[in-house]
Amino acid sequence: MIETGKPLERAILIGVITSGQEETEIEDYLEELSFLAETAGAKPLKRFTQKVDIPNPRTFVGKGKIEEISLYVSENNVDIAIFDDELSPSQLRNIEKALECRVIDRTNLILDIFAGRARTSHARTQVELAQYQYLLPRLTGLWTHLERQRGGIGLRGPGETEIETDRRIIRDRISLLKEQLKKIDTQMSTQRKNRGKMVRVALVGYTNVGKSTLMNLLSKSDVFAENKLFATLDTTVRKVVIGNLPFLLSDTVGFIRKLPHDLVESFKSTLDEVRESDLLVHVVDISHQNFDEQITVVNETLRELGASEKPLIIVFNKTDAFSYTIKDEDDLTPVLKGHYSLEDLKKTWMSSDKYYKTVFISAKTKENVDELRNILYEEVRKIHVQRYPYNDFLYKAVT
Ligand SMILES: Nc1nc2c(ncn2[C@@H]2O[C@H](COP(=O)(O)OP(=O)(O)OP(=O)(O)O)[C@@H](O)[C@H]2O)c(=O)[nH]1
Ligand SMILES: [Mg+2]
Repeated sequence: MIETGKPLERAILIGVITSGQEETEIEDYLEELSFLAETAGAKPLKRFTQKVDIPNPRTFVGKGKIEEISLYVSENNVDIAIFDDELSPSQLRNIEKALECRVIDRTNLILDIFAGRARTSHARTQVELAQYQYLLPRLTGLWTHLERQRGGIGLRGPGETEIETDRRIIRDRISLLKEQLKKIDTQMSTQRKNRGKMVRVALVGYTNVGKSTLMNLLSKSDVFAENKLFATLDTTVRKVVIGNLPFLLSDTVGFIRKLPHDLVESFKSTLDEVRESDLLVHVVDISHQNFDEQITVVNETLRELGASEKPLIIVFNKTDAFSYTIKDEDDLTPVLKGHYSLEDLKKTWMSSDKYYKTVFISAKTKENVDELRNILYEEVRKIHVQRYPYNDFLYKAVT
């Protein structure tokens, strides 16, 4: 049988610039939204932006903008309008009425990608819970009933069969899922305890930075990695030995800005591995023009998880793909992000007064991966020595 696959849905992307935001920021955000949309199986046709002081409470963007978008939608056969921010249930309804196409927001899009990617029952339960919690206040959308049967972005998962049922049934389902999750959590925490006191290292970072690629490289395992957002949803744990020092390395779901709150809540147990780890390896995609903002998002998420005080190694990955524009000496315009060379960045990030270690690598070409191994060895050894003060035979051989 030949799989033809569904035709890509024709999508438009909409974002607003609020006061205090730079205009260039919104372009970056919509770039990411576009990547998310493609990951979900849409074809982004056009981006709309608007400067507003505060988003319009009825339609998010202003009236004139809605009219402009509506015209585009009808002239270009648009299937779906994707907003970069979370819309309130009433905004969602008003916009659907005005545009006469399906409307979803960033949260819904992310939930949809998660639903499409969840493989294990644990991940599926967590995503389903987050989806129901998102769905509950939004049950009365205009298009939902019409289009549920056909499926499509924002409609995968629990909605397909149960949208027609009432809120009470969804509430029951939510409590059931919570109970199931509690059971899985207990099982998993028992499993973690059974692993004994081995040092635990967690790979963390923004989505698509190369965490799984690095996991595969360090543990010689085969974790799914690809150039899409959220390739990994579950946590994988592998035993890694460097020199003669064994430790556990975990790879988990990537972070993203504006990660839906419900999703963070329901993924708490997946992220337990991060919370309980002894050492964090924060992987950064140095070839991404907004890598510094991504670092901030990851740091904030770690703080939310209560994991920001752990020993840390920052791994700047993808040095092979790094590029920058050389600035002429007589060019007096301000130095922009894109003007820093790798050497400049190393100087900034590797200064010795930092409490964390940094290393620049390419998981693809394997450049400098040995240095990362050495740093890992040193840092794991420190923890190991604290934990087993009398047991130093492990690393005696390697000096
Ligand atoms: N050029 C380059 N690409 C890399 C490097 N490391 C990883 N990649 C690519 O980056 C993409 C994402 O890699 P993953 O390992 O799936 O990233 P991840 O952080 O696990 O992503 P999620 O699980 O989706 O959060 C893949 O296409 C990799 O091949 C690198 O050092 N250089
Ligand atoms: Mg991954």
